[in-house]
Amino acid sequence: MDDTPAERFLEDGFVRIEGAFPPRVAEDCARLLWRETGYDPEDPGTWKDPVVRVGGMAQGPFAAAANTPALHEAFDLLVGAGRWNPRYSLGTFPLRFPHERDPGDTGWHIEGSYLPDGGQWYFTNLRSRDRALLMLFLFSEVTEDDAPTRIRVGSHLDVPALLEPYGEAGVSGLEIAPRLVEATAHRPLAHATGRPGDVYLCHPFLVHAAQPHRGSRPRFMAQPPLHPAVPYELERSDGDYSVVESAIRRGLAAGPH
Ligand SMILES: O=C(O)CCC(=O)C(=O)O
Repeated sequence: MDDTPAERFLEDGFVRIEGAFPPRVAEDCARLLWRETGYDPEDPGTWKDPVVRVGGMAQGPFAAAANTPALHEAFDLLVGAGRWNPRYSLGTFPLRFPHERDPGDTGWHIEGSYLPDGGQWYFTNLRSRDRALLMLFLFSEVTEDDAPTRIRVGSHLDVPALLEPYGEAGVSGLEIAPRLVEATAHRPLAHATGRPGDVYLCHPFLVHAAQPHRGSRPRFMAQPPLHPAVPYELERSDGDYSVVESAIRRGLAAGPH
């Protein structure tokens, strides 16, 4: 089997870029994130909730984390040169703390990426409007014990057939979730473990889920989208498909599970 990153991404729906940004930058980001929580890193007694969600962070270390040569090269490889927009901030940080209480947000899902007119819930569609990739940036050491994100390996190939009937208008992540759960239950499980500075680049349709933190070390991670510069196309007369587009086409050709 061809084991290039592109082929791995096509089959599994994700690749881990080890050391995508320097650990020193991860440390600086983590320090800024602790400040947002209002918790004391040295005093678990102050960690009062199982998950703290921090919105967008645009300080220098976050822009640095998102713009390394290794990441830009990988974006070119997976999305296509000139087809993605660099981002100078990172957003949606689910910071997870060891806790007795269930966080209540551990269901399997794919991310929505746009709000339809007057809508309340985020939608996605077959061309993954407004989302070129899902990315997981690690800012802390994440082992099996540190509530790594759960991933259904290869699940991105099951999703296109489910989205196809909704056409360009798309469907909310919430509405389609029960069908996703069922259609991808046969997929093997992986965990997004790694070191500070590692980044998982995921197909926008990769089915994933959080889990309660039963360990001891808080897990700091961001899960921002990479935004497209141009929409994905599933019919190209020149055949110049990106890896993400090829995966959607492969999923469609395979049909429903
Ligand atoms: O915290 C995690 O591991 C994943 C969170 C997630 O998928 C989400 O909030 O949409």
